[in-house]
This record gives sequence, C-alpha cells and structure tokens, in this order.
Amino acid sequence: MKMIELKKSDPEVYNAIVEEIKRERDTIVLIASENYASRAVIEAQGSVFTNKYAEGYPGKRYYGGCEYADVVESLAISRAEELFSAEHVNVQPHSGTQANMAVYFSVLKPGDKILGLSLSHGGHLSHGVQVNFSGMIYKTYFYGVDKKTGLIDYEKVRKLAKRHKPKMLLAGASAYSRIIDFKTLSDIAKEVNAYFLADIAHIAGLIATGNHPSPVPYADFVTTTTHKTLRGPRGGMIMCRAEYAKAIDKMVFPGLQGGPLMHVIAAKAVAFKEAMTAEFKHYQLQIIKNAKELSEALVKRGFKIISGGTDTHLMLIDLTDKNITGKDAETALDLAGITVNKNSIPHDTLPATITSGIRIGTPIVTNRKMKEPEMVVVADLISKVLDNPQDISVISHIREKIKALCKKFPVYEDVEI
Ligand code: DSN
Repeated sequence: MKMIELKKSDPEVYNAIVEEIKRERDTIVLIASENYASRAVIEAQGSVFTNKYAEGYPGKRYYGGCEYADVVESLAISRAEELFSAEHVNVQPHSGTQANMAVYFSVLKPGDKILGLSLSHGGHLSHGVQVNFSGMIYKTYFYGVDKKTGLIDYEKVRKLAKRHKPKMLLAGASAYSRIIDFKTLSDIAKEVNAYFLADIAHIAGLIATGNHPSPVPYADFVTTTTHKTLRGPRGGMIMCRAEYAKAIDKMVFPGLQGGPLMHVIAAKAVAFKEAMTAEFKHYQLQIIKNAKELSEALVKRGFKIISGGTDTHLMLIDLTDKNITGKDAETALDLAGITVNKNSIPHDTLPATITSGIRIGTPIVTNRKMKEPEMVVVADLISKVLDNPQDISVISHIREKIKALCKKFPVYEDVEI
C-alpha cells in the first residue's frame, strides 16, 4: 500500500495516517473490541465502491450502475449466511448500534419494555442505557452478574423477566469474559413471550469458528459488528429468522439508513471469506488460549479478574486492591506502549470516567502471532507498570521492551510510508 497522492495533496492527513500506522506497529494493543484487518480487507474498503450509491438491495436498487455493487453485496450475504448458518442476513447496518436499532424498530413500539445486561456489569450502551436512544425510547430493565462469582445468574434473569414481562430479552456483552448460555436465555424469552435478541459483536469470530456456542439456532435476531474478533471492516450486520427478513430489510432501508456503504460491504465480503479458512479457525482458538494464559499470569502477579478468568478473548481486571484507578492505569500503560481501556467493574463505586477496572483482550496480539510465552511477558510488563505508575524510568524501560517485542511480531510491514 502506497499513499502517493495523499502525501502530495494533504500532508496533514497523510502524516496522521503514518503516525497511526506506526502506533499500531509499535505498541501492544489490548483493546478487546479492536482488531487489525487484513490488507485485502483494507484494499476492498479503500476501493472505488466508496463512490457508488446503491439504495435498495441486490436486484432491487434505486440507482443504475449497480451490477457490481450487487455482486459484492450478494457475496457478503451468502458468505455470512454460510458462516453463521443464518436464515437471513442484512449486511447494510453502518454499525452495531444501528443494527440493534433496526431490530428494535422492526418489532417494538416506543414505551415497550426491554431487558438486557447492565452496562456496568459488562453490557452495552445500545441495550437500554438512559443516555442512548434505546434508553430514551424504551422502558428498560437490567440484569447483572452475581457479586461473588461475577457470572450471569440465569435464575435471576428468569425472575426479572417474569416480574417485568419485557417485549424483548437481550443477550450480549462488551465486558463479560465467560460463555453466555444463549439457549437458557432463549428459553426465558419464550416463557415470557418476548423476542430474543443476541448481540454477538464481541464474540462473532469465536462463534463463527465454533469456539463459543452460537445463538443463531435459538434467537429471533442476532446482531454483530464486523470489526472485532471477526477481523473485518468497521460495520454492523443483522441475522434473523426468515419470518423477520422483510421487516428487517425494510427497517434498515428505507427505515433507518440511506445509501449503503458499498466499499465497507465489499470489505465485509472479503472478511467473511477469510473467516471460513482453517487459518482463521486456528487464530480464534489461539485468541482464547492467549487470553487464558494472560489472565492466569496476571492472577499469579496478584491481579483480580472478574469471574476469576476467561473463556473468551477478554478479561475484566478489578484494580481495587492495586490502589490505582482504571483511568490512571490506562494512562500509565499508554506511556509504556500498552493500550488498554478503563472499564467499570460490577458494583463499581467510581464514575465511568474514572472506573476501578481495565478491560484487556487478545485479538490483536494473537493476530500478530504472539502465543502463550509472550502473554506471560506481557502480564509481567503490565504488572511492573501498574506497580510503578509514577516511575518514569521504569515506564521508559518497559517502553523499550514493548518496542522490541513489537519488532519480533511485525504487522503491516508491507505498508510503505
Ligand atoms: N465500543 C465497543 C467496545 O469497546 O466494546 C462496543 O461498542
């Protein structure tokens, strides 16, 4: 990849992109919701499909010249249907939140009740939080995790569902490290006659490769983003039972969106093809192995992990005993070249802008081909930074170690800058 024109015409943007490439190469990124897309995905996303209006769906467009747009969208749909064994797929949502919005709008009315996992217990903003459209439009109720085990208490979910009788039960999380029992949640939804929506944004790659049970056989609707463990372009997607296909398609377009982002849809098709390979399956398994190794190594160094460990790509660290806030931990680690995000922990006493925890995930380090031995090194470096968050010499020493580790596991080396 060469950015010849951009370098000449807009040095400010060019330089920012160059610095971002360097940042992604030279730091250890442990943000659980991020990934590094392949060069093929980036090439498709950077293609001339960004020029094309293609309102409508393959074969039924409102613009001429859509024959190649139809090719890429049909490929994206059929590949996603095969990958997830889904009856119907819509690849047009611009994001995960817009995918969720299309599902809500297709079967709920303003004021209807929804029940989802609380944001502070690992849920997501678009699952009914007051400051989000979902909390403004619907009457929202939340379930949480057990204070002692850190696990979803399915009997409590059942009780809440019976008490509040939601019209929709939501599953899915952005900071929950254990297997989610979609079957039990779908049983609960059936018992109270609620729709069941599973938002698999974080774990889509694990599900596509059989490394986490799939909700597709049980859920009325499954939404996801395509850029997290799935390693595609930034965007959203909806899967649903055939009976909801028409309503979903109509709600995405013309209900909520205009022209689909055809360049992103082309890149989604590329990512879904990659996700069908043996390499991708192996990659997803290694993500989990690395997360387990990293969490065990952190526990050995005195860190407390919510629920004691992980079955997935991420873990949530409770820093209360370490005497440092999530915000300060994020800053100190950033200085050392380790990127994480502060994250509320269940029953957090600090505000979301400060927090008592950090969330860590292994999709990117695994993408860089790091394995278990490197996870022990990373745990050691995290521990040293968080034990000495104010010590500039310790932090600079670790920054050098991180740079050396990144050199051993290069990424985007073929990008010419
Ligand atoms: N912001 C994403 C995450 O970090 O989990 C969810 O939308």
